[in-house]
Amino acid sequence: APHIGTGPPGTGAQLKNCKVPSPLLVGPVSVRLSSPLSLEEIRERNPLVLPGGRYSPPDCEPRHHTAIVVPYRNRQTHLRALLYHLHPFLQRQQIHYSIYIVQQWGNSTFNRAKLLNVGVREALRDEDWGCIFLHDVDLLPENDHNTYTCHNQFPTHLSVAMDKFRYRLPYPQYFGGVSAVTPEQYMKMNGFPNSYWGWGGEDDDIAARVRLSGMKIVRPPVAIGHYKMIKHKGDRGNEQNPRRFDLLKRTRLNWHSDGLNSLTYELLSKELQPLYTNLTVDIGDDP
Ligand code: BGN
Repeated sequence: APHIGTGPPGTGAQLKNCKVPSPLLVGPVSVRLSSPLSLEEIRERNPLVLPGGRYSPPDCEPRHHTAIVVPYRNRQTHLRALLYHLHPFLQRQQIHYSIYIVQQWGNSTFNRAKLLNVGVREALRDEDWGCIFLHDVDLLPENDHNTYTCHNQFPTHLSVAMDKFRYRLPYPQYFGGVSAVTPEQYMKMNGFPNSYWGWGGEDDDIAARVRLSGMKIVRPPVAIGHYKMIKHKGDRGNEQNPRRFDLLKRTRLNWHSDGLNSLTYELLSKELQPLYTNLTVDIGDDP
């Protein structure tokens, strides 16, 4: 769908398409992890970001429309580091984007994949996004040639070289960290599983869905897909899921019935914060 420019309405001014690649790219960037700035300071550094964490390049017509979905609970310092870093990164790529923080309400066990399902559904209510990023809060991209756009046929895995895994894939099928789908790809794989409560396995389930629905995973070169992970201990409320091995054995049987088509939740609030859209959601509890 054509994007309606953010310029003043009625002027009829038609922006030229943004150039490929963006002339603003700088390549590798050093990522500072210690003591991130306050939200107010980050906001001052990103004057063109609109409420809800939205942005569209001011002087060219963007070619890409990307929603960034971040599952979240109780990680304020990580969130500040991510926003500090990601806003300028995406602006250099001249993308029309919005950042959605999907916050799991309450104390039930964390469920990353279900929060991602919620984020995709809610983001698509707002706009006809061409691409949806599934982004962990503790991962910072280190090279802006790693563009936050989608492949038109296949899901993309972006975080192919994380410092934590000595800048390579931990195993060939790894799909965790940062990945991306178009709404069509998402629909084809029936979204993500809702049944993984706690840490681990949900990303492997999503990777299996990609294959089971007849697609494959595409990746940027290792030299470009560099990420820094903000170091942290395991979270309370996100203990390793002991059922993940059994669940993974059943993906082939379950992916048609557990996913986008079985998603239930209650959206408790949606706030347009200066740097992101905050969705607070009750996703229930591990049955
Ligand atoms: C894997 C986890 C992933 C996790 C990566 C990297 C499982 C399933 C058991 C076969 N998978 O082992 O979820 O992203 O490690 O930390 O635990």
